[in-house]
Amino acid sequence: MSADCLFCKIVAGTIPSTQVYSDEEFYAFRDINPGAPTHVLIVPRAHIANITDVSAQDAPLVGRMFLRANEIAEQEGLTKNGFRYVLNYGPWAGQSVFHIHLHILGGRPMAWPPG
Ligand code: DGP
Repeated sequence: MSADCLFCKIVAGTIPSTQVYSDEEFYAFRDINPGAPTHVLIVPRAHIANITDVSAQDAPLVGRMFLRANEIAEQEGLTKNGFRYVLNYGPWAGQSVFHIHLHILGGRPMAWPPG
C-alpha cells in the first residue's frame, strides 16, 4: 500500500466506494464520474503506479486482471452488445490516479476514435 494513493485507500476501505467485485488480488468499484451507463474500475490490491511500471513478474497479475474484468463485463450484462476497456497513461491520456486501473465502459454505443 502507498500512503498517498487514493485507490489504495479505496481498496483498504478507508475511502468508501460502491463495490462490484472483490477477491484477494483485485477490487472493482463504480467510477465516481461515470463516462457511460456502466463504468467500473478494476484495480490490483497491490500498488503499481503506472502501466509502464509493470514488470515481467507483475505480468501474470495483469493478465488475471483482464480475466476478472471479462467476468465483470459478463456480470454487468455488457458482452451482448459490446463494451470498452481503457487504460490511461500520462497527461495526454488524462491519467489522474497513479495506481493502475482498467476502466470497463459499456451500456451505450462507443465512438471511435476516442476523444
Ligand atoms: P484515469 O483518468 O484513468 O486516471 O481515471 C481515474 C478515474 O478514477 C476517473 O474516471 C474518476 C475515478 N475516480 C477518481 N476519484 C474517485 C473516487 O474517489 N471514487 C471513485 N469511485 N472513483 C474515482
